[in-house]
Amino acid sequence: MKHPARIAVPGPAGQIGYSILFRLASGAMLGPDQPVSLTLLERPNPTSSAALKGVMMELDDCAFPTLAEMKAVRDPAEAFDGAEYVFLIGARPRGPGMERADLLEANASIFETQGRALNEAASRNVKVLVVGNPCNTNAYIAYHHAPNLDPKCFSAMMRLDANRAVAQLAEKTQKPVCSIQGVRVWGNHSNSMYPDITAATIAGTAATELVDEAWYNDYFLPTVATRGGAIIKARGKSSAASAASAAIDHMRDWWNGSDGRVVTMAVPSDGSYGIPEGIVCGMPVICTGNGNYEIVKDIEFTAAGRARLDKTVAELVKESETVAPLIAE
Ligand code: NAX
Repeated sequence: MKHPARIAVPGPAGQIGYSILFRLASGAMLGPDQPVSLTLLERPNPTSSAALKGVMMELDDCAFPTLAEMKAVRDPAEAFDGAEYVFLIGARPRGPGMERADLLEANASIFETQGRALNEAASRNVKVLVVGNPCNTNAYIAYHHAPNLDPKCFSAMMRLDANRAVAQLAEKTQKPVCSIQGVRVWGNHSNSMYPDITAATIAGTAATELVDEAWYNDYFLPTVATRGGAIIKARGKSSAASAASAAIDHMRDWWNGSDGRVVTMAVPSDGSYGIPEGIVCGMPVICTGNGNYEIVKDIEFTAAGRARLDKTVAELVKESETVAPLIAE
């Protein structure tokens, strides 16, 4: 029997938690031969605790052969003890009258605590995926509070944005999603993101030959960037199953490698493309296996593409400036 992979999930009693846990437990991320151990960290209030208890009862009732163990904990250091894969899902949602700066500040304390606990307790090769919004800057805060871990252990989720972009291209061209390669989403997981199809191919043909510029500018870009809001409008709740699925795609590729495929991850910038070093920015990467990745280099931008990249990077820089006093030692 293989040693169970240690997976920690803060925020397990929420919507995304309810979608992701069953897939993690069933082997959707690490395969049917890899047992998993789930450590679930919720807020210590009666409603969340009761909801988590119900989720764990359902996980029990699935009798997944791959679920070797599972426990609920209240202390982040206990949650991350030896953790190899961490999904930071729980975050403070934006409340009425809250400005973006208030939201950044409210989340800073959560991600500071979690960053410190990861620093103290997690595997030195841990893979931390920040899903809770504002995810790029939350990841930035978390890794700044984990000085003994490589910043490359941290990333934020923009795979859902990339998956949404692929889905729109597939629908427009009536081609299967598996025939689409090379879509990348730059920048912030916000409306400023830059979904980029300049290097994308669909069944081997350049995407830019199959869709026209007007569709790209007037339909594709705003549809991808505002898809989260459209989901809320349609179902009265934010994306959950698609977010969970993207989180699994992200972590699976990150750990196993992407077989040479370009995938989108928000990662600490190494200064490529003039993106200030350290900010957590959506970028095209190739995952090379064992949790390693390389940022794709030498991409040339159109003038419009460069302007879009600059705009979304400027937003990330502003967010990093807002939280700067909160991460100063
Ligand atoms: P829910 O409000 O349904 O669930 C969040 C859960 O986290 C709750 O059970 C809450 O008690 C718990 N929680 C909050 N603070 C915690 C803490 N400090 N420690 C442990 N648990 C804590 O939200 P859900 O729909 O699951 O979304 C979770 C986060 O994902 C939100 O911030 C949301 O904005 C973000 N999203 C990010 C996406 C992305 O692509 N990066 C897309 C989907 C989603 O919008």
